[in-house]
Amino acid sequence: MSAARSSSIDPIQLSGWRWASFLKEAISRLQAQAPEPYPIESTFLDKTDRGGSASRPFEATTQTWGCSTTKLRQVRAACVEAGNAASVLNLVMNPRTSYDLPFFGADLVTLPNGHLIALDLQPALKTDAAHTQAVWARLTPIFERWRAQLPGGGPIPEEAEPFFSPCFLWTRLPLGDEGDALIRDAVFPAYIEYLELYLDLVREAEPVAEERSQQLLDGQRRYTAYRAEKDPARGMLGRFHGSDWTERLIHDVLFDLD
Ligand code: DBV
Repeated sequence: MSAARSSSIDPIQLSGWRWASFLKEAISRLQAQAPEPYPIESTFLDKTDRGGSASRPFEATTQTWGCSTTKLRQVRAACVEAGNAASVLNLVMNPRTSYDLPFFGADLVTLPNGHLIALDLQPALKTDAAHTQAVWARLTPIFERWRAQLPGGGPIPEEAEPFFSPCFLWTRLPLGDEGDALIRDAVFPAYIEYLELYLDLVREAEPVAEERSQQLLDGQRRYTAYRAEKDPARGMLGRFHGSDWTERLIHDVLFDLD
């Protein structure tokens, strides 16, 4: 294992990457929580491959960034830039199970047919009011405000239901000026509000008893196993970088709880 990039403010150097300001805002807000580098094997820090056909060639770069804090076991970003083929920020914050906290999840995806945006504070124990109530009470007004300004994203697989909150902000936007304006005026401020609420919850969290921690760990394991198994980026990353590398990225970096 080589050391991760240190948690400097602008760790990702991806030219043309649409989501740079989103990651930068998250990293700058994390500074207050004294981030430590999160170890990531060097092959997963920065990978560029070229492929495709003569008529549809691509050059794709995937970079990862990670840190941990006293309350967050792992914060990691997967950043993909492949020109017209894809531009992606997938950001997940995984709390330590000694704190009763949800996950922060953002999936910001630009593909040739449009943008796909998912934002949520996702529960480890969805049916447990002690885990969800205080979070949802504070997130609901934020969700309601921004949902009203964004088109709905359409149906989500039923099997994913246990892992979403009722405040799952999910939209699909067109490429071009209309989508760009909605990303600037609604998606970005919504992302900042989800992020700030999450970091407030983290700051406020107090350690829980060992028994509770075990329940949270069981819930986190179910969530992480689901996300790894169903990762919607698997096909794309496999085409860009090969399936062996992609499987290791998914299991050993992006969803590495075990
Ligand atoms: N999604 C990931 C990781 C990605 C990533 C680690 C490294 O979990 C990107 C990148 N998501 C990604 C891509 C697509 C999606 C789609 C590339 C498009 C896949 C394609 O059309 O080829 C939210 N993301 C999706 C979809 C959902 C989510 C519901 C649509 C799936 C589909 O149409 O089949 N991802 C899902 C989710 C969270 C999340 C609930 C948490 C906030 O990160």
